Amino acid sequence: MKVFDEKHIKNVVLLGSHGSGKTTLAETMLFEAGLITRRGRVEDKNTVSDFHEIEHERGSSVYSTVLHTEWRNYKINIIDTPGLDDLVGETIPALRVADTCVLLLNGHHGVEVGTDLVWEHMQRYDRPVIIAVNQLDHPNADFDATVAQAKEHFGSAVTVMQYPVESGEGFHRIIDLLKMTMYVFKDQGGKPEKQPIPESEKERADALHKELVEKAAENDETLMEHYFDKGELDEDEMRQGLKQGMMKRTCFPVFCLSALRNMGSGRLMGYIDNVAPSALEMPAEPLVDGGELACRADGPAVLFTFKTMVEPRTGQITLFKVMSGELKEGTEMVNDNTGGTERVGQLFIVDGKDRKPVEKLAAGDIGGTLKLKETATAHTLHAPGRSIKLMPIAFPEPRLRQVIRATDQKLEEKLHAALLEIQKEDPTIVMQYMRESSEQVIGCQGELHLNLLKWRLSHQYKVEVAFSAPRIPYRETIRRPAAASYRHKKQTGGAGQFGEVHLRIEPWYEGMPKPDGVSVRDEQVNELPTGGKLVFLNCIVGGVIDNKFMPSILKGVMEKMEKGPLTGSPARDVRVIVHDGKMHPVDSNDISFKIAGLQAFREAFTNADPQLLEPIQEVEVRVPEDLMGDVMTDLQNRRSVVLGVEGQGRYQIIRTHTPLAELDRYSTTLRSLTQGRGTYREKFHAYQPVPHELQQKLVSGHKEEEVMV
Ligand SMILES: Nc1nc2c(ncn2[C@@H]2O[C@H](COP(=O)(O)OP(=O)(O)OP(=O)(O)O)[C@@H](O)[C@H]2O)c(=O)[nH]1
Ligand SMILES: [Mg+2]
Repeated sequence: MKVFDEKHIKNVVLLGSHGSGKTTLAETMLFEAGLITRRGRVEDKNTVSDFHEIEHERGSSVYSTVLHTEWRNYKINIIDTPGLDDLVGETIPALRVADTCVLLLNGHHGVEVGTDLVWEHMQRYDRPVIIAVNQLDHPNADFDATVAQAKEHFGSAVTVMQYPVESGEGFHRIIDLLKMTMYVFKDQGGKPEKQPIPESEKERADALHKELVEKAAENDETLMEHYFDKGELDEDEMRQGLKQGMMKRTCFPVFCLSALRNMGSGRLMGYIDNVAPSALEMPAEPLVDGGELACRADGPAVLFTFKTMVEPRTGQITLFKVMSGELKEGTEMVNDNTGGTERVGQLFIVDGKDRKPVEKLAAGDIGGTLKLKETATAHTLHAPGRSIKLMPIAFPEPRLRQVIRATDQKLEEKLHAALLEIQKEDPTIVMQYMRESSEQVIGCQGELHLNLLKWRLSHQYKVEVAFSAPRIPYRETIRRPAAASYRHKKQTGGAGQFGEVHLRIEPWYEGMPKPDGVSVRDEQVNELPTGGKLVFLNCIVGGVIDNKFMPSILKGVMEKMEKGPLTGSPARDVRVIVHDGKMHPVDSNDISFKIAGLQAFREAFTNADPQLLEPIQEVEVRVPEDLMGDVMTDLQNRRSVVLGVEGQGRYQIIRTHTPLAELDRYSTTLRSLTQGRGTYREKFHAYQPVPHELQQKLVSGHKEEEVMV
């Protein structure tokens, strides 16, 4: 296996909307370089990328896949990513370790929703960008319209590098504005013939070439001077200027492609070789401790893991980028995230499902290893010595949350183990156990993501699951004071029970004054695990209830607070004043007073105008301006309070307070209202009273449930 030094390794990630041709391009790049002798097709389920069963079933990428190609003494690591937005958990780590983004635009769709969504993630990573307009052989392809949209969406940095002489079925000639030559492809594609630019294209080619030269010159004073002197720049000077422009993200060169007909990939790879930056040329990576790590061949060996896969027979496979130094097989390393040590045994490079062993990997290269003990995705491993920890990967918050259950209860444990394994591979699957409702909740990126999870659990782990909406964590409280007493008496054969409790309850608030008409002997303030407080006052006089029974009374009250009288939801923010009662010299005991306390509290609570509280979320919805009306109406139908609307480029940001109960599967609705262009995020804001009618409905619903149990 040929080993490439750090200067001859380029790492690119293929990005773009679903169906734009990323997997086909990756296949063509390997074929054109002779690494594969036969070009597979996505439809034929025989491409190097898209090798997973689910990808064959769906006919599109579900996972990011690493491959490599070799072009003119350079190694190009390619990470093919899925274009569907739900699978962003696969795209983001790839973005993190790549040095250059190759953004595919579909020549007959232009800039799509999926393009805009991936562009936002690209913005966060600040990587150099190459734009490739693919599918130019498609009958409806329109290169100029696509470039115009790209300029509108991504700005003036979009710079035409090549243009097609014709688009559609006849597509076979590309004018290259750097080399000022025309590439002519045979029907089967492959290596083109170089021809001079025909007269008919001269004017357009010269005008675009001039724009390109100016774009190259503007990034470097010396080049600008050369340009002013000579009115021209030679190819090397242009490459130099374009590289700087890419690094500064003031230049996004646009290339022409038909990946399916293998036209244009060679030129693209040549440009990646000669102009796209290698890892050595990229800015130093920030470290958690505020320092930074530059990619140096002579630096300490440092890895950053970006993908974890679990295979039934092989176990855990970890893919990583060598962020600094050289990595040799058998190296002992420190995992800076866990503090443990790991031995990097086998080393290999990956091409889809194939792993090719190598002895060492140079700085900047991408490779893999097996069976690391405790290393997960986004971990930093380094040679023993000073601590080096790279910044974690910021995965997006879940957009859809559902309760997951095994349809066969006996498989619940197996389900849990399977979810833990899947979560290792996909950090955007978030598991959350809701103690209150004993529900296992799954957070994910959308309906498609959820269905893929279901598919995996069924096909790979043989566990069938069902999803349902998570219970809303309502809370209960009271709106006015009330009093009640309860006598618990059981004196029929055997040990008797007797306890009588008289108590008053009041709505509690911070700083409330001491209660009237009683003397407080003891005050206990309890922070409740489900939020809010219970303040418990012992105001017994004359020893009518022995102090030793107070904890039992409190226990009874707490038990009823856990499952409140209205809907069985936890109660909060109540002050309980135990001010009287009765004991029996023989029959009084802890259980008697626990029951008396519980029942007296339940009665008082019911008489204290109890109020159901619901969680209100702070919601931020981002929608294209033209679709705001529908989204706003829908939000208002969800009992939202609109806090404000703010423009952000071609989008509007709507901020609301919306009840959690109204947001089940909201991401799905929003996507259909906005053709996938709307996104939202939510976070908990506060508890607020539930409207009267809804409270009645929930209370009667709960009563029915209780009858059924
Ligand atoms: N006409 C034409 N079709 C193409 C071209 N490139 C890809 N296709 C077709 O477009 C479809 C999608 O191609 P893929 O390579 O799977 O697209 P992708 O970007 O990987 O899609 P995702 O994996 O879903 O993100 C397939 O049917 C391809 O055969 C092209 O250059 N011309
Ligand atoms: Mg694909």
